[in-house]
Amino acid sequence: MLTETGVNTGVFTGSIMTVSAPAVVLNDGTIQVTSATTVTASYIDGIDANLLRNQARTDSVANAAPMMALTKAVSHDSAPPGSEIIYSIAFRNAGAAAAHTVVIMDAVPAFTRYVPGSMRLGLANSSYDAAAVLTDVADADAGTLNGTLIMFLIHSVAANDGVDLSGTDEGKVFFKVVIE
Ligand SMILES: [Ca+2]
Ligand SMILES: [Ca+2]
Repeated sequence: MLTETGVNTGVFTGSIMTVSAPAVVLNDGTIQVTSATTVTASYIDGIDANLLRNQARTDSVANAAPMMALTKAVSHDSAPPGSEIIYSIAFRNAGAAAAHTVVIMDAVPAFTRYVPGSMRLGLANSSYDAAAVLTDVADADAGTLNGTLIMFLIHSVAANDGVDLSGTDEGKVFFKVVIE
């Protein structure tokens, strides 16, 4: 259904729902699009502003959205009580638009204790030692310890640059725990 934007403007708008879901239902009036898809509408313009009739037109709308993926890893699969292990969570934006205010949360695992001041934020290929030190308190940096919840707030993650392990479209956060 198209609606004219005003009285005799000759400009019409319309919308069709979009959704990203695993199941596709045919003829349900919904467009299934993935990130970075361009949707093109072709139509016949019955009469345009110059009074030309039945002109073939094509309009396109680019659909771009962020698409975040996280991968968690641990430095040791098993370790004796008292030893420190490092958790890392790699984040990556596989979408065609920047992601804003990305919050990564993790809980201190059972039978471990968080190592105070051990949160770090680094580049995708960063080691723990090379990553920036974050404080546990809620302040201007990305890290906050809230009880046993570890939180990282990343203000902006750029759109996918298509290059693995580099760029501002990805990065890594870290924290340490001690096995009890
Ligand atoms: Ca902090
Ligand atoms: Ca990249």
